[in-house]
Amino acid sequence: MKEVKPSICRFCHAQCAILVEMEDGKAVKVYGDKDNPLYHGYTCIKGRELPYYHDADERLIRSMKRQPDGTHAPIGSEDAMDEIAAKLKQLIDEHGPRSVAIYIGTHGFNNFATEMISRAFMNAIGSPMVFTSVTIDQPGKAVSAALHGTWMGGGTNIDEADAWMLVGTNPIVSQFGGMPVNPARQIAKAKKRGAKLVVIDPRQTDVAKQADIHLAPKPGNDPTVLAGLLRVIFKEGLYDQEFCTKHVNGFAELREAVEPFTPELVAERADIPADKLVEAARTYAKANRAGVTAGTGPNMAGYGNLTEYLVMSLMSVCGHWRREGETVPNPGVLINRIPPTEAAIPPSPAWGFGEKLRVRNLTDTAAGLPTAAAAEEILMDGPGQVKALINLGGNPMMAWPDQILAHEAMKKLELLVCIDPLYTATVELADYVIAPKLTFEVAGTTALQEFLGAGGPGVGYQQPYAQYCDKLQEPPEGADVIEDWELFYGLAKRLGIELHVSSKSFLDPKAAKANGTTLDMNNKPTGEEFWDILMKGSPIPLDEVKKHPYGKVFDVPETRVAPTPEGWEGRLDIGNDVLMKELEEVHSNIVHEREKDYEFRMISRRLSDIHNSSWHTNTKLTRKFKYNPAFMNPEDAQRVGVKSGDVIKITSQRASILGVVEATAEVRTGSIAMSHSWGVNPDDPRDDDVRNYGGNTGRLTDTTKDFDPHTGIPRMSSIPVNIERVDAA
Ligand SMILES: Nc1nc2c(c(=O)[nH]1)N[C@H]1C(S)=C(S)[C@@H](COP(=O)(O)OP(=O)(O)OC[C@H]3O[C@@H](n4cnc5c(=O)[nH]c(N)nc54)[C@H](O)[C@@H]3O)O[C@H]1N2
Ligand SMILES: Nc1nc2c(c(=O)[nH]1)N[C@H]1C(S)=C(S)[C@@H](COP(=O)(O)OP(=O)(O)OC[C@H]3O[C@@H](n4cnc5c(=O)[nH]c(N)nc54)[C@H](O)[C@@H]3O)O[C@H]1N2
Ligand code: SF4
Ligand SMILES: [Mo]
Repeated sequence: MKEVKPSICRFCHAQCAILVEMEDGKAVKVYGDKDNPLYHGYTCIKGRELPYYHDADERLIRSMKRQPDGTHAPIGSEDAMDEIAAKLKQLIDEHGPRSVAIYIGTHGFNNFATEMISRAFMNAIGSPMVFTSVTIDQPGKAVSAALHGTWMGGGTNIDEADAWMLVGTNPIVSQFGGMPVNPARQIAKAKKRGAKLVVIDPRQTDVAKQADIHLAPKPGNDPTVLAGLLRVIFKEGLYDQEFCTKHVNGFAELREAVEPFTPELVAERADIPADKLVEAARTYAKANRAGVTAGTGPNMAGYGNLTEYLVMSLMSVCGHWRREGETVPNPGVLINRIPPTEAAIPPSPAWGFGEKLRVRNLTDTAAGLPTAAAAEEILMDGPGQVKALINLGGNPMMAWPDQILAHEAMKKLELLVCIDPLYTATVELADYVIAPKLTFEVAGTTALQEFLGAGGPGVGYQQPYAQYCDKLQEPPEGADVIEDWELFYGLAKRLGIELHVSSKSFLDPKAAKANGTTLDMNNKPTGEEFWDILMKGSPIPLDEVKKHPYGKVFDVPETRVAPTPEGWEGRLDIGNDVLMKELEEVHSNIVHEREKDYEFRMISRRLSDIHNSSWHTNTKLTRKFKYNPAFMNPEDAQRVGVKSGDVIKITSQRASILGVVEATAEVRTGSIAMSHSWGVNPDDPRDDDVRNYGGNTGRLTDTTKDFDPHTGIPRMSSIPVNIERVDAA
């Protein structure tokens, strides 16, 4: 029997509305839902391959246990949980709860349910050691939001903007950073309306091709460029005096700090035309409504907190925030937003609180515990040492910086548990891998995308939209798979602990906890019931959302930004002294001194058909590239005597990897652009087979030398490297 069912793609955070063709109860084809009011039929190849993942030969459909000879053999999921729980109990009894850590990777977030229950689990065992991919992604976002404060009125959306600026983010490919939900369409619509697009990226990216102004600076110069933009705005009086007087502290401090960043200095340092910088500043600042977003590149290229802080300062200086009386387009469907008010929640600490790590003076941060230090926490002997790691939907061996250190750490663990549908480089080293149910085998919602949007401007839904989807099919014959969250339920039950799961419908942790649910440890909820628990207290009840299986823009009462409450004292801060000192450091140019022995800067980028380390085994996803090409400018290629297809050795101060050259004028000279999460483990004999497996750029990073002193994130983009040819095409 054939039928078509609505669903949500959860392969990445974009959560596209999809239609699934079912044959005899099994998904056979996926396409976009053209009638969907937000996505308008958008999908990508990664989503359209969903039926493949469910059926793939390489999909793990049984849990596995590591044998004494290092190989893995199947084990029942209940037996695996018995053994894992026993080992956890032993470690907690002998070494305390801090010896148990978790790492939540991208699929732990895409599958919202697991993130929440895993945090509840860690709470219940009393371990603070929760690491996530956020601190090796864009930690500058949460840090700068804390130091700058939060504007309760919210920011501008692209669909109402006159100007839009993207700093090292390529949403047409990443579906992130500035305009998720069919970004190509959003840009086309905005441009048709006359909105101006400014892109700052060393590559001529998909969005740069659409830009009115594209600045292609030398990598790692974003603080310099942003300070230059701010200086023009101050000099030419293009700021919003009224907004700053009423709501902003640190105006004089920032103006003074950016003063040395003249257009000429920026032009020289970043190698961009001074007049284009000035034009970009005017275009942005003169716009009535505008937004800026920075992406992974600048967050990873050094001084990421400062970059994000200057981005926020650009918005505040120009008053590009929603004001009293303005309509709030999306007051929230599944997520309760901060009550829209013309007021600032003042700055809060961004680091220096919570759990103190034993290494490099790092502490908990607004972005979470520094994941870049997790390997050292595992390797360093002594009280508090991490001895067990539960890896939830992540792949540390591919994604963590400093792959060599990560490899030593994974091997040293007494217990490594992964929940993953693939035999990944991390799973290879795991003691247990739990085989999970996949997308069509579980219920889901669009809450993640809405949640991302509730945290800041430029992400999430611009309208009150939500979708819920039921599970569509059963796991393959003979499979023993569980929903990711059931692992934590199963372990808690065996350890005799109770789980209190906070509601994910609230941004405020206190409200989230108050609306949380203490799970009944004798009657396990179903996956569907678990979503009811997670969405408890949502502005529109999940039951109502369920009535519209194709997704819906809900009729919500018109919401306007409320006036500043009487006596309100909260103000935004654009002059944080730690970051102003960093700006001074940037001006004194120490960065460039440190890099002088290296000819190139390796920058990070994403490939449209591949999501991080997932499913490189699918030949449709790899039909363009079976590896992560080393994209470089033809001029550079010619100068060093290489051409497309040649294998090069890329050497940083930490290590060497191999790469396959792809010459393209889209990359500015002096840079090599490569995607992360490719390659194999350092001791894998396939390491030389770069044409089939790619090279791991994380291996080039050095977590202990070149790192942010607060979030611990090392240089993961703009890494100084040299190259030499090793093999012709
Ligand atoms: N050098 C360098 N390093 C980087 C980056 C960079 O730009 N440059 N980027 C960083 C960024 S932004 C991030 S977010 C991290 C990513 O870091 P990770 O999240 O650790 O890496 P992923 O490859 O996204 O891991 C996803 C894992 O989930 C598994 N998976 C797929 N589907 C499912 C499912 O349905 N259920 C479960 N349980 N698992 C599933 C996949 O097989 C894979 O192992 O990497 C970071 N590392
Ligand atoms: N297709 C696909 N989509 C993805 C992913 C994927 O792997 N594939 N990963 C997902 C994840 S985990 C994340 S976090 C998001 C990330 O989303 P984005 O941040 O949008 O990621 P990218 O598309 O890599 O864009 C980063 C850009 O930074 C530029 N860049 C590098 N270094 C510098 C620098 O020093 N300065 C400036 N100005 N630019 C620089 C690169 O050229 C690149 O164009 O994407 C998500 N979406
Ligand atoms: S963009 Fe993400 S959510 Fe949308 S179809 Fe592609 S993988 Fe799925
Ligand atoms: Mo990410």
